[in-house]
Amino acid sequence: MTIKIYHIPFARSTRAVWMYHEIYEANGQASNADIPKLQVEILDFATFRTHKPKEFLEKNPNGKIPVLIDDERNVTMWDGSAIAMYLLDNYDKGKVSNIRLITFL
Ligand SMILES: N[C@@H](CCC(=O)N[C@@H](CS)C(=O)NCC(=O)O)C(=O)O
Repeated sequence: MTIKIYHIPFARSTRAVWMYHEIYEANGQASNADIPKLQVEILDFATFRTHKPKEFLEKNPNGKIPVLIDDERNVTMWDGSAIAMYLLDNYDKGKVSNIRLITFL
């Protein structure tokens, strides 16, 4: 099982990828087994505005990144802040969510 995030480096999708890593690192080895592995699907910055992959548009018809697909929970969602909150709600064990970090969202 994986969490897949469609991403373009330095774009807003960075928030979602960053939050995954915050949770993965902060919760330690014991709980790392509880969070599915991350698969980052990098899209091409140069062509993304004009040529969006069909497979991507099927996941998010409004054509924006980030998009998260969580196989384990059968969830597909978009919007960077919503994805960050989803990851906190479902995979953090209180290590990240109690830090002022979320005020950046
Ligand atoms: N409210 C959304 C905005 C997402 C957004 O605007 N993404 C931009 C990249 S930063 C995008 O996908 N632009 C491509 C396009 O509009 O064709 C979020 O924060 O996730």
